[in-house]
Parts: sequence; structure tokens; C-alpha cells
Amino acid sequence: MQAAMAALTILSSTPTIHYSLFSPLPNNPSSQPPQHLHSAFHGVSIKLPRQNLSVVAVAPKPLTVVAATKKAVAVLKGNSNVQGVVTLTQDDDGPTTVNARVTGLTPGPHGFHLHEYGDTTNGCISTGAHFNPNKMTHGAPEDEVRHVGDLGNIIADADGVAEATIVDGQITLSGPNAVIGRAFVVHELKDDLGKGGHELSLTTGNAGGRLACGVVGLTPI
Ligand SMILES: [Cu+2]
Ligand SMILES: [Zn+2]
Repeated sequence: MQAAMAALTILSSTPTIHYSLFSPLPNNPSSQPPQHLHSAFHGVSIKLPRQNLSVVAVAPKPLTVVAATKKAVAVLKGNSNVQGVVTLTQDDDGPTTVNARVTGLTPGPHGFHLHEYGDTTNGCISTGAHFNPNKMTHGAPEDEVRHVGDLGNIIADADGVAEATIVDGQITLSGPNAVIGRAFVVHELKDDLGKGGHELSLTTGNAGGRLACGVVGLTPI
């Protein structure tokens, strides 16, 4: 009878151990989950160097570029009819190509920026200020002193459609200043590129309200 009880105890404790493997770490201070995570990580890290070694020996350059190509997309929406899609592509550490198509605009230029946060809980206003990791003042895309997020203006035609291809050296999809998880915003007014003399020129380009915005996320290449 006691042996049967002991067997039951072991059986019933087995699921508890398995369950702990899937528990979030903060809820489970036992040493088992870290051990399992650790061994899984080692399994991956052992494979990768082997692949890289054989690749580098055969043809380093083309494969390096292909492996580092990243593509991202943002779908812009807001409280108006304005909407659009922005795609970003970057090879290795080269410049990023930003392709934007926005519809529903009034004809003419509209400020187009990357803002700091990928947060739209309160609409486009929660995306914060222009992405500015280097603590600069607002400027034009071609200026040395600019926010990283300053992409100038996109220009809508008579039908309210703006299409633009921007190749930019400061917007990146990897590294410490990567823009994945931040947000594009298209504005009501023209961005004066910091040169309008308005009190907002050096922070926002005085580009007015936020018509539509979208969070940048990774997409297949
Ligand atoms: Cu903006
Ligand atoms: Zn700016």
C-alpha cells in the first residue's frame, strides 16, 4: 500500500515538472527552466558558427549581403480618409530605401517623419516626437543636423496621392537606432524643414496635425 502511494506521488509529480518548463520565468524560481532554456540556446549557437564558417570560406560577400537584407512595412491609418503603406528595405549596413504611397491627402506637400514610439493607443499622438536618438534639432533629410526621423515632405498630386522613394542613410533596420517598432506619421501641413522661423520649426517643422500613422514591423524579404 505504501509502495503504491509512493508510485502515485511520483506519477502526480511528473506533470508538475513538465508544467514548470512552460511557466514564465518570474513565476518559477526553480533552476529547471533556465537549464532547459540554456541547453536549447546552445543547440542553436553550435549550428550557426559551422554554417558561417563554410559560407565564408566559399563566397563571403554575396552571402553576407543576402543574410543581412532586412525588409519592414508600416500600414498608415488615422481618423481621416488618409491611408497608406510604407516599405523599408536595407541591405547590410547600407542606406535604407523607403517607399511610400499615401492616398486621401490634400494636394501638395505633407510632412513625413518617423516618430519615436510604435504606440497608437491614443491614435497618432501616442507615437511621440520625431525619432531623435542623437539629440539634434529638426531639419531636412539632407541636413547633417536633423532628427533621424526627418524624411521631409511627400507631395500629393491633384488626386491626393503621394508616392515617394526616399533613400536615407540614417534610417536603419538593425543596430541600436533601428526603426523597427517605431512609427511613420504623415502630417496635415508642409514640413518647413527647420527653416520656417516658426516657434515649432526646430522641433516639428510646423507640420501641423497627424493625419495617419503606422508602426514599422518586419516583413518577409
Ligand atoms: Cu511627424
Ligand atoms: Zn524632426
